[in-house]
Amino acid sequence: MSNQFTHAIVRRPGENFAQGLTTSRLGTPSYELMIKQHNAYIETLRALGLDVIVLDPQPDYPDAYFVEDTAVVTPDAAIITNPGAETRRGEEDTIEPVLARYRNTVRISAPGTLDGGDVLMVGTHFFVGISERTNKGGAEQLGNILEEFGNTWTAIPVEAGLHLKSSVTYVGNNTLLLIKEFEDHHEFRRCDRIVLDKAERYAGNTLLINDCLITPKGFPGTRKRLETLGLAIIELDVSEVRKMDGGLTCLSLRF
Ligand code: CIR
Repeated sequence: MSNQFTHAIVRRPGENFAQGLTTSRLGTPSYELMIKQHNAYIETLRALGLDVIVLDPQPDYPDAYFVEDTAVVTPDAAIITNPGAETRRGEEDTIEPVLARYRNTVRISAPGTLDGGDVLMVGTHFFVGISERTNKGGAEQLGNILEEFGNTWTAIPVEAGLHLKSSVTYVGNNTLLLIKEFEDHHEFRRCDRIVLDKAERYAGNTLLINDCLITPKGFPGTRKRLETLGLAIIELDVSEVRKMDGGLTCLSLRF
């Protein structure tokens, strides 16, 4: 049930990245450290065999390195989003031509809004978060496109965290890693579940690339539990990304 990836798109953070949206109170992020961590992320994807397309910063969009939010890429199509945050609308325009080299593209249109961070792909089933960024109309537009290609989807209200994938990710072996608030959601009962300790909620944003889990550094309890899945595990320090409300999945589009 796991999707195999050969490509990733990333975008380098701009010098003004700290002007992006954030609700975290973890302090001012360092550009130097951010670039170091971002480079390590790119190198990790390459070491896992992915062809990584690296885009330049977009000075008008300080959040643009969170490329995940601009599209949903499935084996059949690239769905270009209409980002939910006004200041991020327009980021998707520069992603579309890149994805058009690999997939037919389709657009989500207003008044529908959708952020890729709300879309969790588990094989041919998609969980779509209804959040501050993704509205029902956006989710339904996406759902209709997914169904055209024989996929299924369900809407999940997101009452905690920015996006669905801030708190729920797929870690292989039919297993979801999630925060307690989502534990008993009936839609997630189709999978096994690893429920995060309260102090380790941030590790809910773990990234599965083929047979490897990339997980944020500094969450030893979660790491131990992920080890039971039998996949390779790589820890990456994403302290500066976290200060901007982002995580490991947000930094790339994988397909
Ligand atoms: C934002 O608020 O839009 C960015 N600062 C963080 C986006 C994180 N993206 C993601 O979770 N997919």
